[in-house]
Amino acid sequence: MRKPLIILLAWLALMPALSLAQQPKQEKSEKQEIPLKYGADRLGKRQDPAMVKFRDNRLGAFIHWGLYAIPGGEWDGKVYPGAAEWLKSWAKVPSDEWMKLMSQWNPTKFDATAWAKMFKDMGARYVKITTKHHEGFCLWPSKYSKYTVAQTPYKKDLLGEMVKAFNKEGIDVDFYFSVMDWSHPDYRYDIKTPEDSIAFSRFLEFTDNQLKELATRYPTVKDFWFDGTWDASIKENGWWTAHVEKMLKELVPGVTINSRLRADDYGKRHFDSNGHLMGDYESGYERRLPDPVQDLKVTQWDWEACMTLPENQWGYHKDWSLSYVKTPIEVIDRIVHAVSMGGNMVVNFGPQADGDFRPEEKAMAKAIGQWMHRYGQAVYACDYAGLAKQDWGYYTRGKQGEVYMVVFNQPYSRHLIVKTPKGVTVQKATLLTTGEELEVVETTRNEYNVSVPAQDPGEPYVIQLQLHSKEGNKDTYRDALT
Ligand code: H76
Repeated sequence: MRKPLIILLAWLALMPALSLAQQPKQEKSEKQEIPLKYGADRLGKRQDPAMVKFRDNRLGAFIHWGLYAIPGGEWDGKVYPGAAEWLKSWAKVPSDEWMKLMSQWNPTKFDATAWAKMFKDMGARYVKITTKHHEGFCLWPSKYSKYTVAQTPYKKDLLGEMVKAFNKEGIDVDFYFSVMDWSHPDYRYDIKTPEDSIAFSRFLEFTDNQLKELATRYPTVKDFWFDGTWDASIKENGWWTAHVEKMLKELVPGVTINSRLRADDYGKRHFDSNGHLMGDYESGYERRLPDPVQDLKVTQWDWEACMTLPENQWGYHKDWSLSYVKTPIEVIDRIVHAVSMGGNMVVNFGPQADGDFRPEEKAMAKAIGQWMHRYGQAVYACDYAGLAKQDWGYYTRGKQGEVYMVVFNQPYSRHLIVKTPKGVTVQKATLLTTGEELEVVETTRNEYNVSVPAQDPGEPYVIQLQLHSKEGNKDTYRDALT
Protein backbone atom coordinates (compact mmCIF):
# COMPACT_ATOMS: atom_id res chain seq x y z
CA MET A 1 0.00 0.00 0.00
CA ARG A 2 1.33 3.37 -0.94
CA LYS A 3 0.89 6.30 1.39
CA PRO A 4 -1.91 8.57 0.15
CA LEU A 5 -0.03 11.71 1.23
CA ILE A 6 2.91 10.81 -0.97
CA ILE A 7 0.54 10.24 -3.87
CA LEU A 8 -1.07 13.62 -3.36
CA LEU A 9 2.23 15.43 -3.05
CA ALA A 10 3.59 13.73 -6.13
CA TRP A 11 0.45 14.67 -8.04
CA LEU A 12 0.66 18.28 -6.90
CA ALA A 13 4.31 18.45 -7.90
CA LEU A 14 3.35 17.24 -11.34
CA MET A 15 0.62 19.84 -11.86
CA PRO A 16 2.71 22.59 -13.46
CA ALA A 17 4.08 20.17 -16.05
CA LEU A 18 0.60 18.81 -16.64
CA SER A 19 -0.93 22.22 -17.14
CA LEU A 20 1.70 23.09 -19.67
CA ALA A 21 1.03 19.90 -21.55
CA GLN A 22 -2.62 20.88 -21.90
CA GLN A 23 -2.13 24.54 -22.68
CA PRO A 24 -1.12 26.50 -25.73
CA LYS A 25 2.45 27.73 -25.75
CA GLN A 26 3.15 30.95 -23.88
CA GLU A 27 3.78 34.03 -25.94
CA LYS A 28 7.40 34.46 -26.91
CA SER A 29 9.15 36.41 -24.20
CA GLU A 30 11.45 38.28 -26.57
CA LYS A 31 8.41 40.06 -28.00
CA GLN A 32 8.90 43.81 -27.80
CA GLU A 33 6.49 45.43 -25.34
CA ILE A 34 5.25 48.97 -25.80
CA PRO A 35 5.51 51.25 -22.76
CA LEU A 36 2.15 51.97 -21.12
CA LYS A 37 1.18 54.29 -18.30
CA TYR A 38 -2.26 52.80 -17.81
CA GLY A 39 -1.75 49.17 -18.77
CA ALA A 40 -1.67 46.08 -16.52
CA ASP A 41 0.04 46.78 -13.21
CA ARG A 42 0.71 43.12 -12.55
CA LEU A 43 1.48 39.96 -14.52
CA GLY A 44 -0.18 36.67 -13.54
CA LYS A 45 -2.82 35.87 -10.93
CA ARG A 46 -3.08 37.74 -7.64
CA GLN A 47 -2.33 35.30 -4.81
CA ASP A 48 -3.22 37.36 -1.72
CA PRO A 49 -5.89 36.02 0.70
CA ALA A 50 -8.68 38.29 -0.65
CA MET A 51 -8.10 37.10 -4.20
CA VAL A 52 -7.84 33.47 -3.11
CA LYS A 53 -11.18 33.88 -1.33
CA PHE A 54 -12.74 35.44 -4.43
CA ARG A 55 -11.50 32.52 -6.51
CA ASP A 56 -12.44 29.82 -4.02
CA ASN A 57 -16.01 31.14 -3.74
CA ARG A 58 -16.61 29.96 -7.32
CA LEU A 59 -20.42 30.24 -7.25
CA GLY A 60 -22.10 33.63 -7.00
CA ALA A 61 -25.52 35.18 -7.58
CA PHE A 62 -26.22 38.39 -9.46
CA ILE A 63 -29.08 40.71 -8.46
CA HIS A 64 -30.38 43.14 -11.08
CA TRP A 65 -32.85 45.34 -9.28
CA GLY A 66 -33.95 48.82 -10.22
CA LEU A 67 -36.87 50.90 -11.49
CA TYR A 68 -37.07 48.69 -14.60
CA ALA A 69 -38.61 45.99 -12.39
CA ILE A 70 -41.81 48.10 -12.21
CA PRO A 71 -42.73 48.10 -15.93
CA GLY A 72 -41.16 44.62 -16.34
CA GLY A 73 -40.55 45.04 -20.07
CA GLU A 74 -43.84 46.79 -20.91
CA TRP A 75 -44.24 50.49 -21.82
CA ASP A 76 -47.41 52.21 -22.99
CA GLY A 77 -49.14 48.89 -23.56
CA LYS A 78 -46.33 47.42 -25.62
CA VAL A 79 -44.20 44.49 -24.42
CA TYR A 80 -40.59 44.73 -25.58
CA PRO A 81 -38.78 41.38 -25.89
CA GLY A 82 -35.32 42.88 -25.26
CA ALA A 83 -33.62 42.98 -21.88
CA ALA A 84 -36.03 44.51 -19.33
CA GLU A 85 -33.35 46.71 -17.72
CA TRP A 86 -32.88 48.39 -21.13
CA LEU A 87 -36.60 49.22 -21.56
CA LYS A 88 -35.95 52.93 -21.18
CA SER A 89 -33.78 52.68 -24.28
CA TRP A 90 -36.06 50.32 -26.30
CA ALA A 91 -39.13 52.54 -25.69
CA LYS A 92 -37.12 55.78 -25.99
CA VAL A 93 -38.35 57.10 -22.66
CA PRO A 94 -36.78 60.42 -21.63
CA SER A 95 -34.98 60.26 -18.29
CA ASP A 96 -37.27 62.65 -16.39
CA GLU A 97 -40.27 60.58 -17.42
CA TRP A 98 -38.53 57.32 -16.56
CA MET A 99 -37.63 58.65 -13.13
CA LYS A 100 -41.32 59.19 -12.36
CA LEU A 101 -41.30 55.45 -11.69
CA MET A 102 -39.59 56.37 -8.44
CA SER A 103 -42.97 57.42 -6.99
CA GLN A 104 -44.04 53.75 -7.36
CA TRP A 105 -40.90 52.24 -5.83
CA ASN A 106 -42.16 50.56 -2.67
CA PRO A 107 -41.00 46.94 -2.37
CA THR A 108 -43.09 46.06 0.68
CA LYS A 109 -42.29 42.35 0.40
CA PHE A 110 -38.53 42.96 0.50
CA ASP A 111 -36.97 40.96 3.31
CA ALA A 112 -33.17 41.10 3.30
CA THR A 113 -32.94 38.17 5.71
CA ALA A 114 -35.13 35.99 3.47
CA TRP A 115 -33.04 36.95 0.44
CA ALA A 116 -29.85 36.08 2.30
CA LYS A 117 -31.29 32.72 3.26
CA MET A 118 -32.34 31.98 -0.32
CA PHE A 119 -28.83 32.65 -1.65
CA LYS A 120 -27.21 30.80 1.22
CA ASP A 121 -29.40 27.76 0.51
CA MET A 122 -28.52 28.04 -3.17
CA GLY A 123 -24.87 27.63 -2.23
CA ALA A 124 -23.87 31.08 -3.49
CA ARG A 125 -20.76 32.21 -1.65
CA TYR A 126 -21.12 35.76 -2.92
CA VAL A 127 -23.71 38.10 -4.37
CA LYS A 128 -23.18 40.88 -6.86
CA ILE A 129 -25.75 43.68 -6.49
CA THR A 130 -26.60 46.41 -9.01
CA THR A 131 -25.95 49.49 -6.88
CA LYS A 132 -26.77 51.59 -9.97
CA HIS A 133 -27.63 50.29 -13.43
CA HIS A 134 -27.59 52.34 -16.67
CA GLU A 135 -30.87 54.09 -15.75
CA GLY A 136 -29.07 55.91 -12.90
CA PHE A 137 -31.37 54.93 -10.01
CA CYS A 138 -29.32 54.23 -6.85
CA LEU A 139 -30.22 51.48 -4.38
CA TRP A 140 -28.38 53.46 -1.71
CA PRO A 141 -29.12 57.05 -0.55
CA SER A 142 -26.36 58.70 -2.54
CA LYS A 143 -25.87 62.32 -1.64
CA TYR A 144 -24.66 63.01 -5.18
CA SER A 145 -27.91 62.10 -6.96
CA LYS A 146 -31.62 62.94 -6.72
CA TYR A 147 -32.49 59.52 -8.08
CA THR A 148 -32.09 57.22 -5.09
CA VAL A 149 -34.16 54.98 -2.81
CA ALA A 150 -34.22 57.84 -0.29
CA GLN A 151 -36.48 59.82 -2.65
CA THR A 152 -39.02 56.97 -3.04
CA PRO A 153 -41.96 55.93 -0.83
CA TYR A 154 -39.77 53.09 0.46
CA LYS A 155 -37.08 55.53 1.70
CA LYS A 156 -34.82 52.95 3.37
CA ASP A 157 -31.28 52.06 2.25
CA LEU A 158 -31.88 48.82 0.35
CA LEU A 159 -28.21 48.26 -0.39
CA GLY A 160 -27.28 48.67 3.28
CA GLU A 161 -29.94 46.17 4.34
CA MET A 162 -28.66 43.63 1.83
CA VAL A 163 -25.02 44.08 2.79
CA LYS A 164 -25.88 43.55 6.43
CA ALA A 165 -28.11 40.52 5.93
CA PHE A 166 -25.83 38.82 3.38
CA ASN A 167 -22.68 39.37 5.46
CA LYS A 168 -24.51 37.92 8.46
CA GLU A 169 -25.00 34.70 6.48
CA GLY A 170 -21.30 34.72 5.57
CA ILE A 171 -22.00 35.77 1.98
CA ASP A 172 -19.54 38.18 0.37
CA VAL A 173 -21.11 41.23 -1.25
CA ASP A 174 -19.80 42.68 -4.53
CA PHE A 175 -21.01 45.92 -6.07
CA TYR A 176 -22.11 46.12 -9.69
CA PHE A 177 -21.73 49.72 -10.87
CA SER A 178 -22.61 51.12 -14.29
CA VAL A 179 -20.37 54.00 -15.27
CA MET A 180 -22.70 54.90 -18.15
CA ASP A 181 -25.52 56.83 -16.46
CA TRP A 182 -28.58 57.72 -18.56
CA SER A 183 -29.86 60.09 -15.86
CA HIS A 184 -26.84 62.38 -15.72
CA PRO A 185 -26.78 65.46 -17.99
CA ASP A 186 -22.97 65.42 -18.12
CA TYR A 187 -22.64 61.86 -19.41
CA ARG A 188 -21.20 61.70 -22.93
CA TYR A 189 -20.91 58.76 -25.32
CA ASP A 190 -18.21 60.54 -27.23
CA ILE A 191 -16.16 63.69 -26.73
CA LYS A 192 -16.64 65.88 -29.78
CA THR A 193 -16.32 69.44 -28.47
CA PRO A 194 -14.48 71.27 -25.67
CA GLU A 195 -17.87 71.55 -23.95
CA ASP A 196 -18.22 67.77 -24.03
CA SER A 197 -14.83 67.48 -22.46
CA ILE A 198 -15.74 69.85 -19.62
CA ALA A 199 -19.08 68.15 -19.00
CA PHE A 200 -17.46 64.71 -19.02
CA SER A 201 -14.81 65.84 -16.51
CA ARG A 202 -17.65 66.83 -14.18
CA PHE A 203 -19.24 63.44 -14.82
CA LEU A 204 -16.05 61.58 -13.91
CA GLU A 205 -15.79 63.59 -10.71
CA PHE A 206 -19.41 62.72 -9.88
CA THR A 207 -18.62 59.05 -10.52
CA ASP A 208 -15.54 59.20 -8.30
CA ASN A 209 -17.69 60.68 -5.55
CA GLN A 210 -20.29 57.95 -5.82
CA LEU A 211 -17.62 55.24 -5.79
CA LYS A 212 -15.88 56.75 -2.76
CA GLU A 213 -19.27 56.96 -1.08
CA LEU A 214 -19.96 53.27 -1.74
CA ALA A 215 -16.49 52.20 -0.61
CA THR A 216 -16.70 54.12 2.66
CA ARG A 217 -20.38 53.57 3.53
CA TYR A 218 -20.06 49.80 2.98
CA PRO A 219 -16.50 48.88 3.95
CA THR A 220 -17.17 45.13 3.81
CA VAL A 221 -17.62 45.31 0.03
CA LYS A 222 -15.36 42.71 -1.56
CA ASP A 223 -15.42 43.62 -5.23
CA PHE A 224 -16.49 46.27 -7.71
CA TRP A 225 -17.85 44.95 -10.99
CA PHE A 226 -17.97 47.73 -13.54
CA ASP A 227 -20.29 47.81 -16.51
CA GLY A 228 -21.27 50.42 -19.12
CA THR A 229 -17.61 51.21 -19.84
CA TRP A 230 -17.56 50.56 -23.57
CA ASP A 231 -18.22 54.06 -24.92
CA ALA A 232 -15.57 56.11 -26.73
CA SER A 233 -15.67 58.74 -23.96
CA ILE A 234 -14.35 56.21 -21.45
CA LYS A 235 -11.97 54.45 -23.83
CA GLU A 236 -10.36 57.82 -24.51
CA ASN A 237 -9.87 58.30 -20.78
CA GLY A 238 -8.01 55.12 -19.93
CA TRP A 239 -6.13 57.09 -17.24
CA TRP A 240 -9.40 57.46 -15.36
CA THR A 241 -10.07 53.70 -15.30
CA ALA A 242 -6.57 53.11 -13.90
CA HIS A 243 -7.19 55.88 -11.35
CA VAL A 244 -10.50 54.31 -10.21
CA GLU A 245 -8.87 50.92 -9.71
CA LYS A 246 -6.11 52.51 -7.62
CA MET A 247 -8.52 54.70 -5.65
CA LEU A 248 -10.76 51.79 -4.68
CA LYS A 249 -7.80 49.59 -3.76
CA GLU A 250 -6.56 52.31 -1.42
CA LEU A 251 -10.00 52.71 0.16
CA VAL A 252 -10.84 49.00 0.52
CA PRO A 253 -7.92 46.70 1.34
CA GLY A 254 -8.04 43.53 -0.74
CA VAL A 255 -10.88 44.69 -2.99
CA THR A 256 -11.04 43.05 -6.41
CA ILE A 257 -11.86 44.83 -9.69
CA ASN A 258 -13.11 43.35 -12.96
CA SER A 259 -11.31 43.82 -16.25
CA ARG A 260 -14.37 45.47 -17.81
CA LEU A 261 -13.55 48.73 -16.04
CA ARG A 262 -10.22 49.10 -17.71
CA ALA A 263 -8.89 50.77 -20.80
CA ASP A 264 -5.22 51.52 -21.41
CA ASP A 265 -3.39 54.49 -22.96
CA TYR A 266 -4.64 53.47 -26.42
CA GLY A 267 -8.23 52.69 -25.45
CA LYS A 268 -7.57 48.94 -25.50
CA ARG A 269 -9.99 47.26 -23.08
CA HIS A 270 -9.75 44.24 -20.69
CA PHE A 271 -6.30 43.27 -22.01
CA ASP A 272 -3.80 46.05 -22.56
CA SER A 273 -1.91 46.78 -25.78
CA ASN A 274 0.72 44.24 -24.72
CA GLY A 275 -1.91 41.54 -24.22
CA HIS A 276 -1.80 41.61 -20.41
CA LEU A 277 -5.00 41.40 -18.35
CA MET A 278 -5.96 44.63 -16.59
CA GLY A 279 -7.88 44.56 -13.31
CA ASP A 280 -7.87 41.38 -11.24
CA TYR A 281 -9.99 39.04 -13.30
CA GLU A 282 -11.34 38.81 -16.81
CA SER A 283 -15.08 39.58 -17.05
CA GLY A 284 -15.97 39.17 -20.71
CA TYR A 285 -17.71 35.78 -20.56
CA GLU A 286 -21.27 36.99 -20.34
CA ARG A 287 -24.00 34.52 -21.40
CA ARG A 288 -21.28 32.35 -22.97
CA LEU A 289 -18.32 30.25 -21.85
CA PRO A 290 -14.87 29.44 -23.20
CA ASP A 291 -14.63 26.27 -25.27
CA PRO A 292 -13.29 23.52 -22.96
CA VAL A 293 -10.81 22.28 -25.59
CA GLN A 294 -9.93 25.32 -27.72
CA ASP A 295 -9.80 28.05 -25.08
CA LEU A 296 -7.52 26.65 -22.37
CA LYS A 297 -5.59 29.92 -22.41
CA VAL A 298 -8.17 31.22 -19.90
CA THR A 299 -6.65 28.95 -17.23
CA GLN A 300 -3.69 31.35 -17.14
CA TRP A 301 -5.69 34.15 -15.50
CA ASP A 302 -8.61 34.54 -13.10
CA TRP A 303 -11.99 35.04 -14.71
CA GLU A 304 -15.64 35.21 -13.83
CA ALA A 305 -18.58 34.48 -16.11
CA CYS A 306 -22.17 35.56 -15.60
CA MET A 307 -25.39 34.19 -17.02
CA THR A 308 -29.10 34.84 -17.27
CA LEU A 309 -31.83 32.22 -16.87
CA PRO A 310 -33.82 33.29 -19.95
CA GLU A 311 -31.77 34.06 -23.04
CA ASN A 312 -31.03 37.67 -22.08
CA GLN A 313 -33.07 39.10 -19.22
CA TRP A 314 -31.22 40.54 -16.22
CA GLY A 315 -33.87 42.78 -14.69
CA TYR A 316 -37.40 41.51 -14.03
CA HIS A 317 -39.38 40.91 -17.24
CA LYS A 318 -43.03 39.96 -16.88
CA ASP A 319 -43.02 37.55 -19.83
CA TRP A 320 -40.48 34.76 -19.68
CA SER A 321 -42.25 32.87 -22.45
CA LEU A 322 -40.51 35.12 -25.01
CA SER A 323 -37.27 33.12 -24.88
CA TYR A 324 -35.96 29.77 -23.75
CA VAL A 325 -35.45 29.46 -19.99
CA LYS A 326 -32.62 27.22 -18.81
CA THR A 327 -33.26 24.20 -16.59
CA PRO A 328 -31.38 23.66 -13.31
CA ILE A 329 -29.18 20.96 -14.90
CA GLU A 330 -28.23 23.37 -17.70
CA VAL A 331 -27.29 25.99 -15.12
CA ILE A 332 -25.31 23.50 -13.03
CA ASP A 333 -23.53 22.38 -16.22
CA ARG A 334 -22.41 25.98 -16.81
CA ILE A 335 -21.25 26.39 -13.21
CA VAL A 336 -19.07 23.27 -13.43
CA HIS A 337 -17.92 24.16 -16.95
CA ALA A 338 -16.60 27.49 -15.63
CA VAL A 339 -14.85 25.93 -12.62
CA SER A 340 -13.31 23.18 -14.79
CA MET A 341 -11.50 25.97 -16.67
CA GLY A 342 -10.49 27.93 -13.60
CA GLY A 343 -13.37 30.43 -13.58
CA ASN A 344 -16.23 31.57 -11.37
CA MET A 345 -19.91 31.58 -12.35
CA VAL A 346 -22.51 34.15 -11.33
CA VAL A 347 -26.16 33.23 -11.87
CA ASN A 348 -28.53 36.16 -12.32
CA PHE A 349 -31.76 36.95 -10.51
CA GLY A 350 -34.12 39.83 -11.34
CA PRO A 351 -36.37 40.43 -8.33
CA GLN A 352 -39.90 41.79 -8.77
CA ALA A 353 -40.74 45.40 -7.91
CA ASP A 354 -42.61 44.21 -4.81
CA GLY A 355 -39.42 42.75 -3.34
CA ASP A 356 -40.26 39.10 -3.91
CA PHE A 357 -38.71 36.69 -6.43
CA ARG A 358 -40.70 35.10 -9.24
CA PRO A 359 -41.48 31.41 -8.53
CA GLU A 360 -39.14 30.20 -11.33
CA GLU A 361 -36.18 31.91 -9.67
CA LYS A 362 -37.03 30.57 -6.23
CA ALA A 363 -37.26 27.05 -7.68
CA MET A 364 -33.96 27.53 -9.52
CA ALA A 365 -32.11 28.69 -6.40
CA LYS A 366 -33.46 25.70 -4.52
CA ALA A 367 -32.52 23.17 -7.20
CA ILE A 368 -28.98 24.53 -7.52
CA GLY A 369 -28.66 24.45 -3.73
CA GLN A 370 -29.77 20.83 -3.47
CA TRP A 371 -27.15 19.79 -6.00
CA MET A 372 -24.41 21.97 -4.49
CA HIS A 373 -25.18 20.51 -1.09
CA ARG A 374 -24.32 17.03 -2.35
CA TYR A 375 -21.57 17.83 -4.84
CA GLY A 376 -20.18 21.27 -3.91
CA GLN A 377 -16.87 19.64 -2.94
CA ALA A 378 -16.14 19.40 -6.68
CA VAL A 379 -16.92 23.11 -7.19
CA TYR A 380 -15.81 25.29 -4.25
CA ALA A 381 -12.09 26.00 -4.16
CA CYS A 382 -11.67 23.80 -7.23
CA ASP A 383 -9.73 24.58 -10.37
CA TYR A 384 -8.62 23.34 -13.77
CA ALA A 385 -7.45 19.72 -13.44
CA GLY A 386 -5.04 19.53 -16.38
CA LEU A 387 -6.66 16.45 -17.92
CA ALA A 388 -7.99 16.20 -21.47
CA LYS A 389 -11.74 16.85 -21.69
CA GLN A 390 -13.94 13.79 -22.18
CA ASP A 391 -17.51 13.57 -23.46
CA TRP A 392 -19.08 12.56 -20.13
CA GLY A 393 -18.55 15.98 -18.52
CA TYR A 394 -15.88 18.00 -16.74
CA TYR A 395 -12.88 17.43 -14.49
CA THR A 396 -12.10 19.72 -11.58
CA ARG A 397 -9.20 19.61 -9.15
CA GLY A 398 -9.40 20.34 -5.43
CA LYS A 399 -6.83 22.06 -3.21
CA GLN A 400 -5.24 18.75 -2.16
CA GLY A 401 -4.67 17.80 -5.78
CA GLU A 402 -7.63 15.42 -5.78
CA VAL A 403 -9.43 15.14 -9.11
CA TYR A 404 -13.20 15.10 -9.55
CA MET A 405 -15.13 13.84 -12.55
CA VAL A 406 -18.46 15.63 -12.78
CA VAL A 407 -20.59 13.40 -15.00
CA PHE A 408 -23.35 15.07 -17.00
CA ASN A 409 -23.69 12.50 -19.80
CA GLN A 410 -24.33 8.96 -18.59
CA PRO A 411 -22.95 6.55 -21.22
CA TYR A 412 -24.69 3.42 -22.61
CA SER A 413 -21.30 1.65 -22.47
CA ARG A 414 -21.55 1.98 -18.66
CA HIS A 415 -17.99 3.17 -18.42
CA LEU A 416 -16.36 6.59 -18.47
CA ILE A 417 -13.13 7.14 -20.34
CA VAL A 418 -10.26 8.73 -18.47
CA LYS A 419 -7.00 9.63 -20.21
CA THR A 420 -3.95 10.55 -18.17
CA PRO A 421 -0.65 12.13 -19.12
CA LYS A 422 2.39 9.83 -19.41
CA GLY A 423 3.53 8.52 -16.06
CA VAL A 424 0.20 9.17 -14.33
CA THR A 425 -1.98 6.23 -13.36
CA VAL A 426 -5.50 5.96 -11.94
CA GLN A 427 -5.35 4.19 -8.60
CA LYS A 428 -8.91 4.36 -7.46
CA ALA A 429 -12.31 5.82 -8.32
CA THR A 430 -15.08 6.40 -5.81
CA LEU A 431 -18.58 7.83 -5.99
CA LEU A 432 -18.44 11.02 -3.92
CA THR A 433 -21.85 10.69 -2.25
CA THR A 434 -21.67 7.06 -1.09
CA GLY A 435 -17.99 6.16 -1.25
CA GLU A 436 -18.86 3.23 -3.57
CA GLU A 437 -15.65 2.05 -5.21
CA LEU A 438 -15.94 1.92 -8.97
CA GLU A 439 -14.06 -0.53 -11.16
CA VAL A 440 -11.08 0.93 -13.01
CA VAL A 441 -9.75 -0.97 -16.04
CA GLU A 442 -6.66 0.16 -17.92
CA THR A 443 -7.60 -0.33 -21.57
CA THR A 444 -4.37 0.88 -23.07
CA ARG A 445 -1.46 2.82 -21.62
CA ASN A 446 -2.78 6.00 -19.98
CA GLU A 447 -6.37 5.17 -20.88
CA TYR A 448 -8.93 3.80 -18.47
CA ASN A 449 -12.54 2.73 -18.27
CA VAL A 450 -14.12 3.80 -15.00
CA SER A 451 -17.41 2.00 -14.34
CA VAL A 452 -20.52 4.04 -13.75
CA PRO A 453 -22.16 3.57 -10.33
CA ALA A 454 -24.16 0.34 -9.92
CA GLN A 455 -27.26 2.44 -9.38
CA ASP A 456 -27.80 5.38 -11.72
CA PRO A 457 -27.79 8.49 -9.48
CA GLY A 458 -30.37 10.00 -11.85
CA GLU A 459 -28.64 13.38 -11.79
CA PRO A 460 -25.22 14.77 -12.64
CA TYR A 461 -22.87 13.10 -10.15
CA VAL A 462 -19.27 13.22 -9.00
CA ILE A 463 -16.54 10.59 -8.96
CA GLN A 464 -13.37 11.25 -7.02
CA LEU A 465 -10.19 9.94 -8.59
CA GLN A 466 -7.00 8.99 -6.86
CA LEU A 467 -4.11 9.42 -9.26
CA HIS A 468 -0.49 8.48 -8.93
CA SER A 469 2.42 9.94 -10.78
CA LYS A 470 5.50 7.81 -11.25
CA GLU A 471 8.76 9.25 -10.05
CA GLY A 472 10.65 11.11 -12.72
CA ASN A 473 7.60 10.84 -14.93
CA LYS A 474 9.45 8.21 -17.02
CA ASP A 475 7.47 5.90 -19.24
CA THR A 476 9.14 3.66 -21.80
CA TYR A 477 5.82 2.51 -23.25
CA ARG A 478 6.13 2.44 -26.98
CA ASP A 479 3.53 4.38 -28.96
CA ALA A 480 2.52 3.08 -32.37
CA LEU A 481 5.02 3.75 -35.14
CA THR A 482 3.09 5.28 -37.99
C1 H76 B 1 -25.45 45.38 -21.98
C2 H76 B 1 -25.51 45.17 -20.78
C3 H76 B 1 -25.61 44.98 -19.37
N1 H76 B 1 -24.56 44.11 -18.85
C4 H76 B 1 -25.17 42.98 -18.20
C5 H76 B 1 -24.33 42.42 -17.10
C6 H76 B 1 -26.50 43.53 -17.79
O1 H76 B 1 -26.38 44.41 -16.70
C7 H76 B 1 -26.89 44.23 -19.05
O2 H76 B 1 -27.97 45.11 -18.88
